[in-house]
Amino acid sequence: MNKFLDEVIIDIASGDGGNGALAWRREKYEPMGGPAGGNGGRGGNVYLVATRDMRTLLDFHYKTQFEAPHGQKGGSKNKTGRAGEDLIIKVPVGTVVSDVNSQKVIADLTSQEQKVLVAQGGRGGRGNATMATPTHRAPHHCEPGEAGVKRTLRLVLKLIADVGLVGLPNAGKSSLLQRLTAAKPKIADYPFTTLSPNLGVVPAPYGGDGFVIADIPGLIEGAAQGHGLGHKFLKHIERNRLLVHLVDISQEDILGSINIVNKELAAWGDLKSLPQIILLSKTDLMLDEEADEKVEMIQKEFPDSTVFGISCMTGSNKGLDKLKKLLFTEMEKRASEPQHEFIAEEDEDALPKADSSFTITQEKNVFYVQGQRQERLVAVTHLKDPESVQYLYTVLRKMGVIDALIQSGIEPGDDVVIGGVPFTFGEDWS
Ligand SMILES: Nc1nc2c(ncn2[C@@H]2O[C@H](COP(=O)(O)OP(=O)(O)OP(=O)(O)O)[C@@H](O)[C@H]2O)c(=O)[nH]1
Ligand SMILES: [Mg+2]
Repeated sequence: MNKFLDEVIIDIASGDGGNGALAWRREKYEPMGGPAGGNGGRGGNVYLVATRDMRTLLDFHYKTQFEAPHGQKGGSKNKTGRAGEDLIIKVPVGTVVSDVNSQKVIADLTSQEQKVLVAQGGRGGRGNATMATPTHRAPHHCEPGEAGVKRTLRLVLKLIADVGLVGLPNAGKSSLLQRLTAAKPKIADYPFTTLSPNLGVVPAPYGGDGFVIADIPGLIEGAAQGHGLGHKFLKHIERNRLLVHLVDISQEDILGSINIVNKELAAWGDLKSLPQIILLSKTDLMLDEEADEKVEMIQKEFPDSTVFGISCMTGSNKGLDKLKKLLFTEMEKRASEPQHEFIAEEDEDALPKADSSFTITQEKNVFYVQGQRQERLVAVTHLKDPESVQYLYTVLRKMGVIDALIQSGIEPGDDVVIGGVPFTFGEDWS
């Protein structure tokens, strides 16, 4: 299996709010005191938090369903139910989060500990103690908790390296990464040795922060349209500040090779505008004078880029120190450039919805009402308490359920089933 996973779909759910309680004070000499049903606790929220401790989305290959716990229901003696604990899902720095249904980007998490709320827990329902009013001191009803949010997210990892290595397969990209950093990429004398991006840190010469360099699989003609492997990884170099473009000096058509890669970078979008250092690699394969001539020839073609020769063969150091110095200078110049950080200001899909929509289906003279809110209301109704049931009918009427039943042709005496509970439709409904 591919060890590098950079795109996954996950299902998340925040917790439902706990139901309010219907309860009465019980004191020795006051068998039925005032209302004492506590409020339900809120459901747990779901957050995504970016961390540098993760390098891939591999964890999500094994686990794709995430649920925050529900709030607990209110208790008697006016006790509030416990809130559901928040669920924090860690993702690697560089993760772009979008909603699969709306296709909207919710966040682009580019710094350590950056946190985004992706699903808010439902509010707890009020207990009858809280629902009491001066005119209605002893309500026989309470509220159901609010349902949490269920949504499907797409996570796409775009690595954030400072420098990206690009070039045709076999150009020597991984060899260069190995010489510059402690990374141990696979290197071999055949194209497509590298199958997924390797990252390495180039340490700063006198302490301080180094910078991150990414070695991606080789690009070939048509890469941006999906040929070869490189296209899957072009998105990772979008975020580089600088590209190092390697081209094998020992081949016939150096200029042609550079142009193939540049064409793919341009086809991908913004990549053409990234500054490039062009390195003619494997200079040890020819005499120095010959190599210098080729460097000069390519420099003329690309006056805006720095061009020089490099050798990564063990024992040779040609061009390596020059490259490091140049990269550090460039990194310093670009250090103040803003990062692409983004969290959507409004993400309504993360909030619980006050949704009281419902459907009615009929089987002979049984009418089934299906609706999340209606079913939750039934769940908090004390069916043996006529006042509580009466309140349910009142709320169902307000929601338009009774009108809809009448329109569906319901007659007194017919059955209505809501959330698995049967009722008999009658005069008391209206
Ligand atoms: N002589 C010589 N050979 C080199 C040099 N750099 C790399 N090579 C050889 O070139 C071949 C390809 O090197 P890699 O570093 O794997 O090339 P790559 O660009 O990462 O290749 P892909 O991952 O396939 O895109 C290997 O056999 C390396 O040993 C160099 O400076 N001199
Ligand atoms: Mg490689």
